[in-house]
Amino acid sequence: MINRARAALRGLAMGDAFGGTWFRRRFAVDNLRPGPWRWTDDTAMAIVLLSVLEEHGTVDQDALAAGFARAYAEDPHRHYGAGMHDVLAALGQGEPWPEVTRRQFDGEGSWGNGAAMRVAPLGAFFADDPDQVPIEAVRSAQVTHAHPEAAAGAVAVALAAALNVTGGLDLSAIADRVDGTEVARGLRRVAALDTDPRKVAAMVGCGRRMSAPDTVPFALWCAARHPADLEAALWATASAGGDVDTTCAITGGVVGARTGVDALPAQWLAAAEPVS
Ligand code: 8NA
Ligand code: MG
Ligand code: MG
Ligand code: MG
Repeated sequence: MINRARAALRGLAMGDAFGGTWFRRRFAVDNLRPGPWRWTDDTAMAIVLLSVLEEHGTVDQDALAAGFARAYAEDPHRHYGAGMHDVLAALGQGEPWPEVTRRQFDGEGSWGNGAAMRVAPLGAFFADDPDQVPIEAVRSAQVTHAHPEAAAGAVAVALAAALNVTGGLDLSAIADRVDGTEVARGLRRVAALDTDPRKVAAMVGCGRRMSAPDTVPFALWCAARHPADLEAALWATASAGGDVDTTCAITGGVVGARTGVDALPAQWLAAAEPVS
């Protein structure tokens, strides 16, 4: 499954770089923009997560915390979430991750979409061991995000990537695995919809709050609509606007786990910053 995980990472990075070309533009996801397309924090953190899996075979949380902090120190200008600057600087000082993450946002912990945005390669990595996927996804979230909705978003995205590798991406089944959360409620609202992505975004959001619940159901709906066509999936995702680098990173990771990126137009492959 390591090749599927790397395919997911390339799809994620492509989505992040493609979507990021509309970063901070409120309207008009329009024609393809000229390159180079740089990826952002979504990809920086996904690279670290996959390297920890390759080295340890599991989410070693201390190694993950150290890896996130190192990547941040090396390149802090990748548009990290506002809370992550404190978190990653504190982890870099050697503060224990459980204390750092629990004190975020007045002790509530972050419900940001940052745990979900990076996790699709993990789902592909464990695709042949489905019971392990949620366990590892939660562990990967906890290092930066203490709120249960952030973990639910990560579990949902990882399961989607695992299911798409095996050919059965089913939003209702994913909702059942994160039952009782806002993420599950959003997934159930959109699971059966057959409509324009912008209408789906109007119902459950497309990341304008940068929360897991207002990001993950929309991105997974787009992936489930185009599970084997990365280009179509990314255009559908971007068309709604919002947190486009992140919605496209999620869709790109989930669809890319199945397709890889080689079928994309040569222009896209030339424009996007590579992942080594
Ligand atoms: P985070 O933990 O900072 O969460 C993201 C944001 O969600 C926070 O900055 C807060 O505004 C809000 N938030 C999270 N938890 C709470 C809470 N408990 N109470 C109140 N507000 C809360 O970082 P993250 O890693 O989860 O964020 C990922 C996002 O940031 C991604 O979109 C990523 O690309 C990046 N980013 C996005 C944009 C954008 O405009 N779309 C800009 C900069 C960074
Ligand atoms: Mg980003
Ligand atoms: Mg984060
Ligand atoms: Mg973003």
